[in-house]
Amino acid sequence: MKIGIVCYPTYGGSGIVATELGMEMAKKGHQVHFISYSLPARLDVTLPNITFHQVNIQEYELFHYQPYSLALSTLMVEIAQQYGLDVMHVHYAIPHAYAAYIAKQILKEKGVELPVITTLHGTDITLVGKHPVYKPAVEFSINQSDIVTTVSESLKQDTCSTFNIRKPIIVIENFIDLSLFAEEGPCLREKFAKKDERILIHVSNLRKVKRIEDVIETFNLVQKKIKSKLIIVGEGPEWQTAQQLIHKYGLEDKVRNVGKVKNLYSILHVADLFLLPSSQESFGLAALEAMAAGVPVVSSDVGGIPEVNSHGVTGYTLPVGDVQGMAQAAIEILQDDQVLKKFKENARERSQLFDVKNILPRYEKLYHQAVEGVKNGKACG
Ligand code: GMT
Repeated sequence: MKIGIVCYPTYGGSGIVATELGMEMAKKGHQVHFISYSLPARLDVTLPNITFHQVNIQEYELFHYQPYSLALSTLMVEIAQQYGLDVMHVHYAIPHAYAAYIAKQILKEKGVELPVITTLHGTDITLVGKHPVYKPAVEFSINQSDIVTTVSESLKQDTCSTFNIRKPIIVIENFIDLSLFAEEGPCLREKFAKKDERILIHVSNLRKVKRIEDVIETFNLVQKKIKSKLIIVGEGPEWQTAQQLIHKYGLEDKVRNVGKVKNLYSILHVADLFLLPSSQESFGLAALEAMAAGVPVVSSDVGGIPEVNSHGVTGYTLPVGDVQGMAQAAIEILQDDQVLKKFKENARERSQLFDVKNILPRYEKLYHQAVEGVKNGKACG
């Protein structure tokens, strides 16, 4: 098939899922065309069957804001026609689903049918999408998509309760390529901690929703009981808040921010525990990646996280802001070698459910259904 994939190029989960999905489809022999405003973080354009198309924005002084959605729909039309795309799969509703609707209409005028699949990732519904400034346009473009998917059951419920959706919503969970996590690579552990220390890790784009302050607060409590270090992977607006807390508690020698890393897998392998205290998380891909590397997770219990992190099995889920509880849970896991070993095994085992091998065929089936115009089930509500 010839597949168009529209996504954000940044390190956020939606872009990662879109990129990994496209690369897997390309491996299976499909022609995949990525469309974004810059090269997606994990995209390997040297792989066969992959082409990247950059959205070109023309700066014009009249515009205070450049019309990105317009440029995006125009490029979608061009690529669909030039390469004869069978389906367009857009990740993140804003503005991708909206731009796809416009592209679909332009193509229709030209006698071309382009089925559109929209995958909702979370903040496009739970934070940004429901704001009155965007809500009608988001609701409209979801309803106009030929197929709609969400990355968790929880996000499906959120979507149904936030919007008036007339389309069935199909849940296809986020996934990981487990083979990438199999190899530990060179051991980096001694770079981060002494032999008798545990390593805690947090990976995110350090936005407010990630509650980085809870990561530091939790770690501060843990390190009082257990010799440990904290690695923070990622960059973002809340790093300054984190730094203030690190300074307040005198943790400068115990917390290390490595920024954005190329090989996340090898750094995850050195960790003993992943902290994810987010105030909102439709799935928690970062937690799944940690689990695939055999790292148990102590997280909040919001959104889709409990669908991934099984309480008492792969880690613990606690109410948002309960740093005492999170620290207690972390200590429970970390203080005993045998307990830690069990949690690590459980985490790795559960991650297998979300292996790309299990998830990919579900997307492939949808692509075929989109092309054939198959109607999927009942609308929500
Ligand atoms: O939360 C982020 O850091 C980025 C965000 C995005 O849209 O790229 O992630 C969302 O999509 C991911 C992939 O589907 C999910 O795993 C994340 O849980 C979700 N983030 C939130 O809901 C806050």
